Amino acid sequence: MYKFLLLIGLTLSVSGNSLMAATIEVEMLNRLGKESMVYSQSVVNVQSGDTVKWLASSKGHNVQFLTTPNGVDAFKSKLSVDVEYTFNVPGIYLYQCTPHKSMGMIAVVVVGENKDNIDSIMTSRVGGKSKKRLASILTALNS
Ligand SMILES: [Cu+2]
Repeated sequence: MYKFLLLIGLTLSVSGNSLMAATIEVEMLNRLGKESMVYSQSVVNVQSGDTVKWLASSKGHNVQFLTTPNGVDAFKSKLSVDVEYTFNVPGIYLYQCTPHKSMGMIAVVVVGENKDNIDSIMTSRVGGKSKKRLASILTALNS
């Protein structure tokens, strides 16, 4: 009887999760207001199981994970195509656009409001204009 109830509970939680899983869209852009080479959102908060879909609204951009929670495999998309990724491991994911990594084209996804790996995000090596963007991302994460 106990096993049976456990099975029902598992089934409910799995289906409940997939019913509520969301897809959040982020645009890859040449220009947004006064900024060039940017993702439309620098900080996106999602829950485990949610998907982020990056839209190739402008050509020549991609998504490459730079710093992730432990145990997450490397991820790098092709240039100029829509790409999506489902986030299952809680924590902060810092990613960059490979061609524009020194032009400030970096952003983060925070999964499950978990910021346990913030130290590794703070010490991530980024160059050029991305240093300033990382500082403003960290300010947003800490507020
Ligand atoms: Cu880019």
